Amino acid sequence: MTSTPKTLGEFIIENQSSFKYTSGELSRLINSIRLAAKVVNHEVNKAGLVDIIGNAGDTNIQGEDQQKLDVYANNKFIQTLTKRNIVCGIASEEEDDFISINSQDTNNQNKYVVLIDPLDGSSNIDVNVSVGTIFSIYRRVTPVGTPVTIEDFLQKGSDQVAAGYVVYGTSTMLVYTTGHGVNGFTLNPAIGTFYLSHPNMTFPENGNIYSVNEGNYIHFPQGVKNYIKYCQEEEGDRPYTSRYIGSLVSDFHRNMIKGGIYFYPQTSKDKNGKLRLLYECNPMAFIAEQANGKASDGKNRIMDIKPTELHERVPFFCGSKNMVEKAETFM
Ligand code: P6P
Repeated sequence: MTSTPKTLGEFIIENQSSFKYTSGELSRLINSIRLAAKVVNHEVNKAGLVDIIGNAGDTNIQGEDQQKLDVYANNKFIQTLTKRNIVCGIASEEEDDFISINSQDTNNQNKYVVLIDPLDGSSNIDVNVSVGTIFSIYRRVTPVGTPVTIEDFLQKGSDQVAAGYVVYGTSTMLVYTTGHGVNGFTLNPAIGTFYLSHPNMTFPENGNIYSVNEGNYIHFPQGVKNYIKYCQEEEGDRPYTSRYIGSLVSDFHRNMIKGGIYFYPQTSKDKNGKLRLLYECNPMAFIAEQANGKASDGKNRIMDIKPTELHERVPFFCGSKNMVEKAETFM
């Protein structure tokens, strides 16, 4: 008789001791993200039925139209993290500046900050294509009980204590790491429970999928153009298959399971590319490396980059180790 798969809650309790800081706060933090993911999932799955699609009439700091679900997801994650009284600060793609959570209260002993892309790929929502949430967790570097500062957020990716994503796809999954490998949990929406469905996820060292927006081809540096042509040549295990959803979380998730590379390079229009270092590239890089994959800006390890601004962008190459290393030889 097959045993009931482990729930996310059971997994967190079992692995509590392996967390670097066994105060239990990180467990409570992951649990609060689990709750917010279920609530956002409910709204994402019915977006077509209620007037929650379409622009919220506002734009975020990136100058992108804020889709109503973007705003909803952003508010829900901030609300849940605040109510659980676990973090001292939050930064979000949808917020111009970071948000201090009672950190000026000298009694506030909370030591974590969270950076989120609350709904990545939201331009896909009104065409019913999968989207995702990305989160990155650090311990604050300023003294507990003092107001949180920008320094608490501008930490290298290598200092993350946890990172993960939720992919709202054909099923909803929460995939995360605390530095001890990567595990994937699938939501049973009937009972609102995440079950361990993908233990110890790893990138195949090689793959035959490349994910890039080839519409930008003429704007790419010559090295990127040469790599794309390499992917398309008839030789050995090539040509590769081109798969690009327009949702980083979904492209990343598929490539981690099947083997592949995702890249969003710099272009003549955007010298640092489009993806944000703090709440897109760093968390995905942490997951990639924990899954024996690789993540770079084409030359440097993503998690070694010292951030200087909250919303800074970097070129991003991420996925199967051998594919990323091959791509780097063209840069
Ligand atoms: P483009 C979504 O806005 C996102 O940040 C990633 O999820 C996605 O891979 C990329 O941008 C899509 O950008 O320029 O190809 O539409």
